[in-house]
Amino acid sequence: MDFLTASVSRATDIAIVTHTHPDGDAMGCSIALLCWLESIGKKAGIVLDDRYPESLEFMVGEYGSRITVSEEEPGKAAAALRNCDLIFCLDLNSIERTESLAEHIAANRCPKILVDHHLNPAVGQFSAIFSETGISSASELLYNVLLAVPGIDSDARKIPLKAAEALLTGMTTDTNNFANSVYPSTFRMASELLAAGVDRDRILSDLYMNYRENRFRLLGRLLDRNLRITAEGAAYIIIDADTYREFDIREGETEGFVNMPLGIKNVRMSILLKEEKDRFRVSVRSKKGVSANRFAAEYFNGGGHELASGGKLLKGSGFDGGVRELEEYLKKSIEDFFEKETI
Ligand SMILES: [Mn+2]
Repeated sequence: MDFLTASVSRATDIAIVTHTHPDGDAMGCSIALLCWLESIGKKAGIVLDDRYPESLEFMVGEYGSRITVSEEEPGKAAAALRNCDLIFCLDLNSIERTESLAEHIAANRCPKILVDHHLNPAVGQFSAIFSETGISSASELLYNVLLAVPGIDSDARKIPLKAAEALLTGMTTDTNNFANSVYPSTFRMASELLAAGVDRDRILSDLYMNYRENRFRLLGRLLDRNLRITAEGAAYIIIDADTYREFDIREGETEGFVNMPLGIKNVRMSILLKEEKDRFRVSVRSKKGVSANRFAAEYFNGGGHELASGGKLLKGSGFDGGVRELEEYLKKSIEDFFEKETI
């Protein structure tokens, strides 16, 4: 904590980075930290590999002008990471999770502070580490970090309201609105933030009552035609690029789909695969006793949490890149995985 306080007070230009394809938790804690740093008079900015989903715009709002997206302005993003003298790495266990930003982060010798809740943090990459896996989200962890800084002194009401809202938003999305990874500390955080004046009803409305119709039309199609359930109890859905185009789906609009098949009694693990330009992106969720983390790590170059993980498969790596080949690979992986799964 002392290191964080001293680093922040010494720094003149602070960069905040988070994982690629930023979700509600990644953006929530990034916005909250930016908001707090500005409230104490610091110059800070967020650097992203790619743009956050439009569905999170309600939370970003005015802070959009302090966000640089590498995919859109690579030179500006590289310069921001080169010129800063302190980097906060949020909601990631290794700087490689920032993809295009990683080389610039590594090249800057300034202090780097990690705030994260994933398994296996790459400890050698950071000067100070706040890492906790028994917690709902990076937003909850950052909430605890902020409570400990001088000036806030364990009083949630002293956290700037906009930061408090972003933290509650991040926690809400990472727990799927209090459905998973919820701890006593999570309810305490929610309770304290509500008492501090955060409008949860508005956040819930912005998050969950604000989708475009397309999302639901696509969901109907996927559940009807694309959902497969194997003998081992693995459910999987593959969304190819054509289907994305057909339903005009935007980044972030399939959020939450992967959780749905877990509602089926005999399903123990759910896998969602999405085709992108050069890769397939995978999300894995499992019920207690089955390790989504091991599946993502072993077959999809990923990982994350025990019951919620992600990964990717670059096209051309081991299969020729088609959806058919992917499905064959997936089926073999599932078979192999459950053979080894002893629990
Ligand atoms: Mn997270």
